[in-house]
Amino acid sequence: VTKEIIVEQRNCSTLEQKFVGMLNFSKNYTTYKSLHKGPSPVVQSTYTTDGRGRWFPLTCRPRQRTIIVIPFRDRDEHLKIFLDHYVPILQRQLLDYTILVVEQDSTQRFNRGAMFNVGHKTALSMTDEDQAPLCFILHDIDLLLENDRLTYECSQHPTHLSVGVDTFEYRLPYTYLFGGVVAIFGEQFNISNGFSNLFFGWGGEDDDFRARLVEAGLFPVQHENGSIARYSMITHDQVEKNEARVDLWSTGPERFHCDGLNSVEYKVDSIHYKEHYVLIKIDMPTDL
Ligand code: UD2
Ligand code: MN
Repeated sequence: VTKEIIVEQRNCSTLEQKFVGMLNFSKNYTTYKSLHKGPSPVVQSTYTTDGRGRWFPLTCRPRQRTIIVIPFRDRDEHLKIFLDHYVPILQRQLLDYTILVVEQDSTQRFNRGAMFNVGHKTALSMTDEDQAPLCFILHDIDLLLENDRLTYECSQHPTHLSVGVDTFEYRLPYTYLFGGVVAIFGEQFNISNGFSNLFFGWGGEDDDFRARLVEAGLFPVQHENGSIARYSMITHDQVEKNEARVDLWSTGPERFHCDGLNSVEYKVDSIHYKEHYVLIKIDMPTDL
């Protein structure tokens, strides 16, 4: 029944979207938390869920299906803040969205790239092919958007969204930075063979990913407009650096075609459908 109603509806893009611009946002984290007592979607009455993590507006038909993938381990506090912050924004933006939290087990050092590959594969296995194109937002859990005029949709070219981050004084530390938050169509992620699975620990996987996109012919990869693409990062401890990252990065191109989406080894331990997100627990093989 729901599906029939939607077919009759207008595209969401034809509606005036009620963005508020700068969010009522305080860098002082305690203040932020006391202002927001849990997800309170502004347009909840016109929104619905399929009960499996997918939320979509009933008043119009979104052009894309947004899948937010978050690599995750041991940041429960961040996850709570993330949901409080983003659920109202995503619903104001009239998006058809799903938040996938991909949690790596503790047998190995953290592997952000592999978790994105797993998130992509899981999303495809959960989706019918005849739906709107999948737009992946590859998202650090600790980055909070400061201005909701930045819509979580994909454009023609893969786009780096976290251009201004408070901890970097809202300037790109280097031109090629492609870490933090990125928007990319599922098909483009496929063509590039996703992320390398060989980066354990902190650093390098984002630069390698950008090089893959360029190599796959997806150039130009672009940065979002820095005047609206602004984020605050929740404070956290620094992850142990991956000492192998520079070597891996320089030899990356030899492996683009054989190390990535097509080679990621993992086992899905469990999938939990929560009210506002899907938690996918992943076991990584121990012999890597
Ligand atoms: C930077 C990049 C990030 C990534 C990382 C190097 C920006 C704004 N961010 O982040 O995208 O390239 O460097 O790997 O450029 N995580 C966990 N548990 C952990 C470790 C990581 O959940 O124990 C996840 C979480 O989603 C986190 C993300 O991985 O936000 C990146 O890790 P980080 O925030 O510790 O690293 P950071 O801030 O230096
Ligand atoms: Mn961080």
